[in-house]
Amino acid sequence: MKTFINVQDIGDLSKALDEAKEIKNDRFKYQSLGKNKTLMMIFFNNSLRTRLSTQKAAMNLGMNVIVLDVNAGAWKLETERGVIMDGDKSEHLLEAIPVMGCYCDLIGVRSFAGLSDREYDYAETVLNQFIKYSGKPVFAMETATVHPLQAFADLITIEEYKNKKRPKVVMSWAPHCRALPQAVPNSFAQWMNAADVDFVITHPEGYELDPKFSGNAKIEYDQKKALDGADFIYAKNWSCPGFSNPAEYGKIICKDMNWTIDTKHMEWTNNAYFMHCLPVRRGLIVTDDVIESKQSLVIPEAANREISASVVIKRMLESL
Ligand code: AN0
Ligand code: CP
Repeated sequence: MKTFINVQDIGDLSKALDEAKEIKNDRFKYQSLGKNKTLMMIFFNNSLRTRLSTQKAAMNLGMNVIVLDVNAGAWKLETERGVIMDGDKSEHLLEAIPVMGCYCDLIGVRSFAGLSDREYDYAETVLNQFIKYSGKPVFAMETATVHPLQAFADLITIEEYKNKKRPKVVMSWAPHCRALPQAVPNSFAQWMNAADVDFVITHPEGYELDPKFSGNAKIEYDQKKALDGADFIYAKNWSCPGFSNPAEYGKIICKDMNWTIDTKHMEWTNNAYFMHCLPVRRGLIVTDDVIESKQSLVIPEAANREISASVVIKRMLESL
């Protein structure tokens, strides 16, 4: 595997899930695979889970790990071509990337959507520059439009907790005070569409995701109807993807607190499990009662980030 961006990159999903189970049973099984190999993790944005779980996964595989926080200690990087660099940016990404590639065998990149220019974000400009100029296998650690390590961990979690062959999984938009990217819902939708689940997306009008990711998923604007019979609720906020009105791209166009997942919402479901990728703002996305309930899977999801990262890094090491 040379890149990990979309669900197709992992190939057969049931094989990937079997591999996840195998690694979870014996995390150090492939310890010799990464000997004398180096993972470089590059963060343009903050992280708790991705940083820790991916480093842990690489260490389980016997790798060395270098972490670079671009905005804390490195030169400020210019990402556009054709500019006169007389501002605060001392170095261009087009030199920085091949330099980074000299010191490692694999690269993980976190680079969120800027949310001001839809075309720039959806072209995955920064990620693609890493793929093109680093000369190394590259995986997304949440880029402008995708967060596949999260979606894979979520799928592993659903697999572990489902009590029927084909559970109903509902991804529900929920309110938030800041404009957030669409990467997490995009990837979750893409992975659920590929998995053996009955998948429904519910959100206020105007929040339609790129059909490239939402595919054939059922969209139900009535949250109560969507949650009826749900086995899993996957809550997430995202900002406006700007399909009906491009001027609204990246904006908050709804603040309706009736969408916050509380005990009343949980009662509409089939005793559903509550899921969220974290970090989560209580009182906006979900109430304390729900996130603290025995139905909440937020910690097992985070724990499975180590497993999804292990499978991905193992596959990449095998293809070096
Ligand atoms: C980010 C997002 O919504 O994409 C990261 C989630 C993993 N969340 C925030 O910035 C709060
Ligand atoms: N879920 C997730 O990716 O968390 P971090 O932003 O803390 O890495």
